[in-house]
Amino acid sequence: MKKIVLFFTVFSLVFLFTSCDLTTLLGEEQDLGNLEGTIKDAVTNDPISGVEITLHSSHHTETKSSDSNGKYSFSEAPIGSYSISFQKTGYLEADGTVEIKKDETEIYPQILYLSTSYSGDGTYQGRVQDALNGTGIDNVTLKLREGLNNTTGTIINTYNTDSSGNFSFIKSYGYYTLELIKTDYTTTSYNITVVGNNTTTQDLTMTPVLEEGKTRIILTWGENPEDLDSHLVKVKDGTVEYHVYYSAKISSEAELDHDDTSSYGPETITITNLDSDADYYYYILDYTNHGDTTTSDALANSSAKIELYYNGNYTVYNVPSGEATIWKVFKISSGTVIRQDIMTYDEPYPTN
Ligand SMILES: [Ca+2]
Repeated sequence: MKKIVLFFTVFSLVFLFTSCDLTTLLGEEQDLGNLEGTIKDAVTNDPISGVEITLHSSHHTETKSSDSNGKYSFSEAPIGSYSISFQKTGYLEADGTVEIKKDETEIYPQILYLSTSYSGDGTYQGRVQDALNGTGIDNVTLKLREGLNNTTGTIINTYNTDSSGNFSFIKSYGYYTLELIKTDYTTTSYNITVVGNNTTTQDLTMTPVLEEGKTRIILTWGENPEDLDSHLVKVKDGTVEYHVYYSAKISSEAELDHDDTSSYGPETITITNLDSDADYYYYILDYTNHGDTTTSDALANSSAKIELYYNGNYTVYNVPSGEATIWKVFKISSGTVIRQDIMTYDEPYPTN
């Protein structure tokens, strides 16, 4: 009797596995997502074409090339965790990880790609600052790992900021992930490129842990352009209730901490109690170049990054490619975040 039960159990299991395999092979109901990003030279800031980008996992491998704008994209790849590599003769290969999510277009952080002519040790330095007031944060733990988007691998070095929030270290040329940890602040990480025989300066930002019920949106970017601006518009019952930006920093429920006009950011908007019966529109204006209405690529090349803390979730939005001076990042409609990622020259709302 036991043998018969065992036989049927084994038979059922084999049948079950075979059915699963067939479903996979036939591609039925496979969840798909997209990935795009841009690659520019770590030293000259020029976009780099002809880079071979390979996505790899146990179930899917695909290679694409970057175009003349340094842009690459993968569409309808099976969702899941991938390794990603960037290869081109004359450049140091970059490796990292990426998660492709169902029905979403993941924007990979801009790659600052390094020519092999910049070998040797380089200095990476900057200041870690508070996203709310821009002051330096002392005694931040900086954990350095090799590769891009690597927040779980082996820590190769640990550093601390000084009493003014400054840090500086020397490493062999290459690509690293720097994780920032400090009590009462939210842990965050950055992809960095160390350029041999050069000094790279980049300020980094941390945000204090949010009080319950508050929503926070943080804009940071690279050295260029000098002035990006965050805009938040609340619309209720078809009427603009407020528009928070550099010349109207405080409204009934939202506040912009300050207007950064000298590279890097941060600019932070905090909403005290988000109204779930309203629509909120969040966008970035490239103030430095907003007079250019046809051929502006500075915003796309700014490495701008938006961090959204909302309803217990943390989401990062990296600037897409495309000529534009406005980046419509997302809207929050009836309490739900809807990613927009629209690059345009047309400001969605009047500035008065
Ligand atoms: Ca600004």
